[in-house]
Amino acid sequence: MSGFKANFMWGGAVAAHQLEGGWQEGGKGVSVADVMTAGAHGVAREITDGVIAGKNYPNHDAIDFYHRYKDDIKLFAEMGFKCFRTSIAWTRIFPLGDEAQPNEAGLQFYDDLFDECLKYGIEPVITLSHFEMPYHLVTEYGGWRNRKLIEFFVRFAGVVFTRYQHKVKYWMTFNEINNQANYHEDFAPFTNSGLKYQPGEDREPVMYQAAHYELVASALAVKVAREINPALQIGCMIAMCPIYPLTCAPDDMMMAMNAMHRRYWFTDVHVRGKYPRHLLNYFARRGFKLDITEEDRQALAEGCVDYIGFSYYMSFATQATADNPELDYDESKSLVSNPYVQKSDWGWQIDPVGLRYSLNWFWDHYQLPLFIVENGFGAIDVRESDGTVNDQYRIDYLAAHIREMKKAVVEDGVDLMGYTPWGCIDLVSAGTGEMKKRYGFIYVDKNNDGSGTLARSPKKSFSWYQNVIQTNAEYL
Ligand code: BGP
Repeated sequence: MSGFKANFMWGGAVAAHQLEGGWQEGGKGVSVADVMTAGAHGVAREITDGVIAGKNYPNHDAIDFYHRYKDDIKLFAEMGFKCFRTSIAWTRIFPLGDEAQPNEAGLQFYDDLFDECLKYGIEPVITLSHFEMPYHLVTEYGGWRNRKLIEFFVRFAGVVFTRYQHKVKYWMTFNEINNQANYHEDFAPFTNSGLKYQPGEDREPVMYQAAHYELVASALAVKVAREINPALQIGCMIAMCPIYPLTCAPDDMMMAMNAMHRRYWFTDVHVRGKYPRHLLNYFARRGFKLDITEEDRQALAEGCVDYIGFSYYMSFATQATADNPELDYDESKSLVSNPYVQKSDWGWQIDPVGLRYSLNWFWDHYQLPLFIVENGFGAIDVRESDGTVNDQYRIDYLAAHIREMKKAVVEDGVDLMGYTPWGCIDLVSAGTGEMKKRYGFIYVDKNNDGSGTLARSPKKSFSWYQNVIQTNAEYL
């Protein structure tokens, strides 16, 4: 093969809570993203107890895609998108999360949105849960620490699979489900699973329990999808940051292997339908008693995913240390800086070769089709006096990654379905809540303090990406 397949899915990716706004429109309920204030690089977003007047919640209005989606999709079509990855805000469909009946206004919004995409031949690729679960499920049930959430999620999944089965073929269940491997900080457990920890609580087993319920919910959703329409394709979504050993010392290598085990076992469960032995042994060593039933095991075995969606922004590095004789990985302590790569302004290590490595790693392990559903460069863009944005750094980043992706396909034989760079239009950063951490091909006139006209304008990268799609990345 000389390059990417003819029907390669070029597109862009976003998530509902980061661009829609309209947080109280059409009967929408409050999501976990609605109670997170704006932070900055090195300043964590505050998770407040409900919405507190006077605080800055950037997701409430975001970039107002809720009202402007027609114009935005027109721009995506102009770039030549074959697909568009977004999520369905669970709170538009089930505002509280535990209702028996869905909210028709929310369902209608996504009908209209998907129709608008299809009008241009753009295929929607949909994530069911992307950091925006109903906040009510946190306050009333404790988030995913509660088994009841399986039922609520599967109901939500069933409703949207049924409604959109003829408009949406490709789905993913939980966005970056493995972020919560970093359970020592507050962001990932809250955004992944609606977990708020009690002071002094042993966080780790709570995270494993929540992740287990999500994996069961995901597997049951896969089963439901197949019953509704066997043509639907359901994937998982993993945040891939391959973890390198800092040196070739054998203990560093083992440390890196353990780190990979601890961050990527989620994929084993999604793809193989069972827990890897190393993790069960770890639970036993740590004395974790988790609620995993025979019925759960059966559900996992019967609900394996059809493909692996993953995000790739950076690689990590780790090292063995004398105070960690078991070489256990703790993401808040075990990462070290890689001296061989550059970093973004937000400290993310830039490593295009790591994408080729990741594609091969997934392919070697699982032999399932792969879909790169996020990749991109968050940067501070400067608008020139004539309104243009010369984001050559973004073009360089994306081109370097696409070149490596091509090697993985052409030279290594990896089965890659598509590529949807993150934040194809500027939106609210998930990690920091900032607007100034921009990823888009389309500039949005909005600032961190909420000021701006919300006007959209193409950056230099817009026509560059248009050309990449047009030529199927033939001339990079
Ligand atoms: C991933 C998330 C996205 C997204 C992206 C960039 O973790 O799936 O929602 O935002 O990373 O991260 P950030 O917005 O923090 O720059």
